[in-house]
Amino acid sequence: MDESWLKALPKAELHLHLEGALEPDLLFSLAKRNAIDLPWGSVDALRQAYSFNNLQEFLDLYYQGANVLRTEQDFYDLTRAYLQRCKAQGVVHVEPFYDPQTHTDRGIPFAVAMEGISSALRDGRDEFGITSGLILSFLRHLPEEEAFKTLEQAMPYRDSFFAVGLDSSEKGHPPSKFERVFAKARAEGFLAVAHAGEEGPPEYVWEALDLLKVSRIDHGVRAAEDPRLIERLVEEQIPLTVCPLSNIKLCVFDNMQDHNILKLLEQGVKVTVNSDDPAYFGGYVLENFTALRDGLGMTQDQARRLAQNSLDARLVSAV
Ligand code: ES4
Ligand code: ZN
Repeated sequence: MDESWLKALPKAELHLHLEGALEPDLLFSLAKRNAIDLPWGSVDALRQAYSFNNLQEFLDLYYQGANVLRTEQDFYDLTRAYLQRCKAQGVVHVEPFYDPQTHTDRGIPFAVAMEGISSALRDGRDEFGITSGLILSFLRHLPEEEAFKTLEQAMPYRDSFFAVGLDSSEKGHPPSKFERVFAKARAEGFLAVAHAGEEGPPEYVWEALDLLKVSRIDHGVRAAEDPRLIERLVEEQIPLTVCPLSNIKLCVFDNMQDHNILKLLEQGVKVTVNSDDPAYFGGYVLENFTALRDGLGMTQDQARRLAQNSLDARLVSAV
């Protein structure tokens, strides 16, 4: 199974943080454009810093990197660069996240990120034929009250996103902390997704399903520790948006050889392949597929089923 066959396979990406698609080269050019001093002397020095023992170490760098995003054009350029990668890799549909609080908390008006991202997604549809829907994601290390404020700020842009999500530091911040704001978002007509079972225990996956009423689980690989949970995921065909390279970079698994995605696939769980934060974790969707081929012995039939799962697990249709 060569790379060109994997490339030609139509795929959807359902777990991608736009801020995590900020490549070091673009980060440096935006810093220059916005006259921002960086703590790293060069693009290579920044790349050297991409070594993490856990989720928190990564997040500290990710939020620091996002600081160069200041103008609507910056968010446009970031989103467009990501869509160009998708186009080159046979990704035909994307449902990216962005974290409004990462930007509003440092004084960037809500409208700036939202409008830059939305117009790039619109142009991506027209120019590249990539369909998309945006997910507004709450930062779980912050209080639920802040998530309520973010949802309120988003209401004038309600047609620009279709779902809410939950990301950032998982341990100690269970889905139950956000039960009320998710209920409000669902009452407003939004779908819900949530990161759960990346570093956190299977209980967080149960909570995401039962309390937040999510349509998909982001990551969810630790569900494998609870056979009853696996039964439920199979029975209800709840998609997991798995991110293999991310899981290795953040030490969720020691080696790709230890990753459980193909075992979950064979158990009947609706797993998909995604890149999470491709600029930080060493690759986009295609590199995640090749890593599964090289590290786990993924077969052509398995690759086909994983790609089909990603198309089946879309939550927005051709827009
Ligand atoms: C994230 Cl890998 C991961 N997990 C949780 N939150 C995130 N935000 C960006 N990447
Ligand atoms: Zn993620």
